[in-house]
Amino acid sequence: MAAVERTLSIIKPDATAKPGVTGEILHRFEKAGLRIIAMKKIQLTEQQARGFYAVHRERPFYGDLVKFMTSGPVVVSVLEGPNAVAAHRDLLGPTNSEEAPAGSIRGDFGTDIERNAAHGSDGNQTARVEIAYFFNASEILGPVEALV
Ligand code: FUP
Repeated sequence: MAAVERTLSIIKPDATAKPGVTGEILHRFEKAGLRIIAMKKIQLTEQQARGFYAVHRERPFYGDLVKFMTSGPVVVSVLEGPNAVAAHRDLLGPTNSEEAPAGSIRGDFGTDIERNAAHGSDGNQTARVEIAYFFNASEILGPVEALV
């Protein structure tokens, strides 16, 4: 049986700026069996964006990426489901929207390697760190069984 995992999603400012696209992306997550167990729409501060992408701080694109990520609201969510990390990244498609196929989130709603519509954690350990970066434990729902 596939392991139930959690992953962090960010719908980026280019996508949240397009009417209907935030809902369409969330719909794709749910249709794929990913349950939204935490979510908020926020404007990242420069400090938050710099911290989130700190692994890239020496890269030439870092400054532009931080500027883009703070240019408008983002929708940050925690997705849970079987193989959630890989299932989510499959929905996103390749990092560069110019290379992402039609039908993928980055292909349908992004523009290029920077403005690529959405982020997804790249592994379980990264997911744990990224989820904790945005959410307290009290903001994340428990198992469905616990709610009924
Ligand atoms: P991904 O794991 O698919 O988000 O891709 P990376 O970790 O390689 O890149 C992190 C972010 O940096 C991506 F959102 C895209 C951005 N990026 C650029 O803006 N320019 C580049 O040349 C490479 C990556």
